[in-house]
Amino acid sequence: TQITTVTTAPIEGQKPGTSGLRKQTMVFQQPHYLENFVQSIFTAIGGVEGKTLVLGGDGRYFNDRASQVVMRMAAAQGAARVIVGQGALLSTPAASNLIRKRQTDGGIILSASHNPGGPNGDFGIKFNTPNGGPAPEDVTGRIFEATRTIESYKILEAQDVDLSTLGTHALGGMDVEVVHPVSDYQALMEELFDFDALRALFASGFTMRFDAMHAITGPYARAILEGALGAAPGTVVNGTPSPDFGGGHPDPNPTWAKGLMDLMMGPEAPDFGAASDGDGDRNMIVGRGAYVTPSDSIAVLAANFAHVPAYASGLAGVARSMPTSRASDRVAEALGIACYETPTGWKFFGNLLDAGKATLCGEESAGTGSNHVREKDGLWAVLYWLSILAATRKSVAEVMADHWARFGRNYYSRHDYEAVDSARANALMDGLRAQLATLPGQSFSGLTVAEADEFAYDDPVDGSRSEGQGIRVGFDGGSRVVFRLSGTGTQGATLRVYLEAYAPGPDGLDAAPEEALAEVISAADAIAGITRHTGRDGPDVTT
Ligand code: VG1
Ligand code: CO
Repeated sequence: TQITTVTTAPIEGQKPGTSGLRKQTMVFQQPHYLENFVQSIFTAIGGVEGKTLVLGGDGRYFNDRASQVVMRMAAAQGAARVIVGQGALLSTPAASNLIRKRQTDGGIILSASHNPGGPNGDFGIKFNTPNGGPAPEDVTGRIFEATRTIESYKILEAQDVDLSTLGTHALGGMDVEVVHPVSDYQALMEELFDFDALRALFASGFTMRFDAMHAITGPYARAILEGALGAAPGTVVNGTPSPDFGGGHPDPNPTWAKGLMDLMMGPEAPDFGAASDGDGDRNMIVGRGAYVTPSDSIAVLAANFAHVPAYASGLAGVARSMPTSRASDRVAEALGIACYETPTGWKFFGNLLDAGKATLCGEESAGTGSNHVREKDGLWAVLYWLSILAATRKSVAEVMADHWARFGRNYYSRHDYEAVDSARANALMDGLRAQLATLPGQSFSGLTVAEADEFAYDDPVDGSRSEGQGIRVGFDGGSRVVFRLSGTGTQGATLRVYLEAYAPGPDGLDAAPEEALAEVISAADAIAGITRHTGRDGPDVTT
């Protein structure tokens, strides 16, 4: 084993986005591309000498190669230990748990989450800090700075470490500890939830389908749902992680999990359906004939805290990302607890969770989580929902009807316009910014603008300020539209338009979402000129 110092030069565009650095796989396979970024992470955290890191990924194409590179670089630079999931696999929440449980100096997660994988798909890498959460903006800023000044990196010349065998292996002077990807995570879930109550639910004949979308949650869901909780064999489908996710798009929403949606809306529907994404941090919840929007899901979880042992003593607060509907705000108000509004991306919840200000967090993009780790957690959300169904013995549709009757209903939808020419997308956003001052008081499609601004977040814990986090337009009566550009796409720009309409009830709680949102949708286009700027007749994906 010999340490080589490789001369390199900065590579353009290695700026971490909403969740790490995400690029097309072939971009990551260019000479030095991965190594430059890994070195920049190490530089940003003051080197890795004597440190312990967690390492794992969602199993996508290049996961195995990239993990060997990360380990050889860590070994060459004096790291003490890398704790890696068997086969280089770890779901994002499981990695967050290991970082915390083993009190490591952080971790590296290899994933592009819900983006497709394979040689023609996407790859990604992200650094999580010792609290288990995604690196906050000051750290990602330092990483980006390092990518712009890098001159060399050190790497060990060595054979691949055998990641199929559990136990500790030597790599140069560093220990590589291969752990089972599921066991620590499962132990945590057993602490949080009443597994006996969940076993009783399945024993009563309750039926479910969990679609792992050929991604990382397959082994976790099989072990927990079918193994520990006694769900029928075959409950978990598409449960074997594949490097290209079976050629699919591992994004748990009605568009990409269409098979599950069709089942749940049809005559053969089981009692409950759920899906998770590439790296296991997102969830989709669907009952028989009843899809639950992620914005509603976080609100329902908050309202039903008493049904889960870990939260039954009360919630400190609820946090949601700005574009997420305000359904959870109403719950927080009723419970008399704080409600926080953060920019998009889980990294903004970390401080609130660390400071004990928030217990539950959620995003409209199918992310929900709590203070048990510092990432959103797909399977955790599924177990939380199962706990509610076990305690109430109600159907998902009944739980939702009760919730809306109590709090009113925030109809919600997101329209995505993908791979839009970046200049045109920026022109649309610039056009919105230019109108902000004059929008209030104007009417569009029967809706009058009450307020309009560009969201900026002042972190109540560390005082940092994050600007340019999306344009919000609120209408009289509580409807709202939000516009922002995605920070996870890899081609052109993705425009996200978030639409919300509030019905206080008791009437109007059972409308079709597209009807309840029709005025907001048409006002959004009138204000932003979506068709004019993008040249598109309608969104590519509606969730
Ligand atoms: C998207 C979602 C955001 C989420 C992020 C990472 O970001 O909107 O809510 O936190 O993905 O999730 P953006 O910038 O594309 O809107 V994951 O599961 O892809 O790591
Ligand atoms: Co994800």
